[in-house]
Amino acid sequence: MVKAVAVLRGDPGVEGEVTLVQENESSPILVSGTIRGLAPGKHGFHIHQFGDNTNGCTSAGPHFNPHGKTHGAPCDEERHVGDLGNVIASSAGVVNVDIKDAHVSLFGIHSVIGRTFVIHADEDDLGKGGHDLSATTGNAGGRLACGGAKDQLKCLAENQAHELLTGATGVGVDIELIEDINIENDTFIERNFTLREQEYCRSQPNPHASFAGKWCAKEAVIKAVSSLDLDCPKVWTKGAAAPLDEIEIVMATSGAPSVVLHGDARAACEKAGVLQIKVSISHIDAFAIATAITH
Ligand SMILES: [Cu+2]
Ligand SMILES: [Zn+2]
Repeated sequence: MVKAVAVLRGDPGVEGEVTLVQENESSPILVSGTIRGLAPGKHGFHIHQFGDNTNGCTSAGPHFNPHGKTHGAPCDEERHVGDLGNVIASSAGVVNVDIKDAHVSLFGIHSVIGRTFVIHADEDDLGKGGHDLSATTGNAGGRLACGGAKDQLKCLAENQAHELLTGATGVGVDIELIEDINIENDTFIERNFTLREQEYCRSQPNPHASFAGKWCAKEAVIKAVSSLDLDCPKVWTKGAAAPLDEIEIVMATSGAPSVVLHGDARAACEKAGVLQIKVSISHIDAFAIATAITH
């Protein structure tokens, strides 16, 4: 499954966010979300070609049209890939986006990740209005707000990094598929997790996800420190499977993780001049994702 998010911004008061979910390459995509601050009634809603927003929504270019077709309705075969038709704003100016589409995809060379969602001032005539612009834009009027579709995992990673970044000197990000972490393997657990970590993880509602989150955080710490001093991580990655229990991820009662270093890992970080390591862990669907920052 791939997930993407787009945050729409533009004219004052017009804003929204949409989430795209697609199970696999051959399944339809689901687009859901909310757009606020619109005039009641129908508004054209499309995916435009470019992710660029240097000159506002204008930079997004024309409708995304990789097959060289004419503008149409979502249900037409002759349509742009980006033609999502109209959405309807309530009397309060709010759209609840709920679209299922078989043309838009998050997979392959025509993936819409990196392209821009645009909400328009007027109704899209779906190519049938007889206006000069009907065949290209559906004559849907000005671009009220827009936002690029981003891979949700990358987006989350970037957000984690931004949150931690003040005064940072090194950064590391790691993503792990939770099912890849084998918590049935006692040797693996004992080598890589301190007793305190094991106790914590096993007390959680989802121990598997919790172990994966900590594993991810340990990997992120190694990447962050190695971004400072390339010789440093060798100290604790000597041998293919150096134990990672030297990088302990401790949870405060608030749930915020912090890093406690032991043994060679501690010595390596002291050598690299690391005073403090901050780490952030999130879970999304089947993944654990962590960012570590050194100060
Ligand atoms: Cu448009
Ligand atoms: Zn179009």
